[in-house]
Amino acid sequence: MNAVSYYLAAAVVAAAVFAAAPHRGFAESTVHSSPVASPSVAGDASPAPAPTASAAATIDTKNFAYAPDTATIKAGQTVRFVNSDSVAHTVSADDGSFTSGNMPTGSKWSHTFAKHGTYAYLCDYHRYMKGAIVVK
Ligand SMILES: [Cu+2]
Repeated sequence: MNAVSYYLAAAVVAAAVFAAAPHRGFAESTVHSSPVASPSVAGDASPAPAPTASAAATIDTKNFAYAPDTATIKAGQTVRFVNSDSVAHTVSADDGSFTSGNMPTGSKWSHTFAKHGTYAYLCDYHRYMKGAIVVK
């Protein structure tokens, strides 16, 4: 009788461990998958990972103007554009070689200029808004 109750108790314990195991596995996989949701935190309009921390120049957009409207950088450096205005703007090359796309109020966009030259740009919505990046 004792042996039987011992066997039953052991079986109950084994069943409990067996039942708990899948739950541990599920909890683990949930923890592992949670970082997947974090990239949506990034608010940049550009799909490329923007090296915002290393921007050589920052152009602020406010009162329907780029400030400063001209910035000089070296080849390979990055310019960060910030829209502090009350309406959306874009940063679009005159020659179409780059564009930020729609930049809502408060958004940021960075672009790296690889080659020497002067890059004139304007806002697609307000084409009197003009600026230039001089890459030396
Ligand atoms: Cu604009």
